[in-house]
Amino acid sequence: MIYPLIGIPAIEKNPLQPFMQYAYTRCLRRAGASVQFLSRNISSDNLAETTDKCAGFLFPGGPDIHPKLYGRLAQPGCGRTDPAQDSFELSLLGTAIKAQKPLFCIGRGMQLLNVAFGGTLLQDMKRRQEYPHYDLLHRAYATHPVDIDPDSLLGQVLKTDTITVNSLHHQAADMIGDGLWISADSPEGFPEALQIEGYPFCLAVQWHPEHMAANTPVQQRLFQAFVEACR
Ligand SMILES: [Mn+2]
Repeated sequence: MIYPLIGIPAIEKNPLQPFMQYAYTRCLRRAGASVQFLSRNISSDNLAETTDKCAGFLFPGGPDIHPKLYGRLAQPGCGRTDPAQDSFELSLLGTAIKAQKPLFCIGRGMQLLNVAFGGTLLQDMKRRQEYPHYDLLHRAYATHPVDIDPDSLLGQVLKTDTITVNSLHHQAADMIGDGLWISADSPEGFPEALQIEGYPFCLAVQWHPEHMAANTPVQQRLFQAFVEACR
């Protein structure tokens, strides 16, 4: 049995960080992986050496991405941003994609992927939603349904074309970056999953399977499939 090492960028300065780290770690360990959180404060040599050892990367939830990275000014409703975190994660994502390593992008991670490919974000979706997409009180339970493209990697992993998911976001992918396509959406048409055209393995979802997997086994399949691809 090989335990592939999964690298996760650490989100600094967040009081919920230990709780979030535990949720990702638990799901990845259950799937047979070991986990290394990567701090943006380590030297670039050290980071290069560590990322080399990682078989795959998980890009986690976190603060909003600064709108300047997709060519917009911040609008009312845009949340807290952390530009140093954005540039650290974008460079890590670039390295990972160059090496064609398996990726699992969750929440902010999916939005980061879209921005990295030249896409834009809707800065505050509250006025356009029919379902409560920003439902922080029900992390572990489904809030809204999503439709899944059965031909996508996501559809193949979940073996279904519809699923209900939790929802902890107030931003959404807007224009989709070149080379990406929408593999799942909400009833209002918000992108809930993205796929990279022609990439070996990338799951990118707007919901948070790490909080659902313990009660909803189908969500654990995403972690299983990701770790399998890292082996
Ligand atoms: Mn949602």
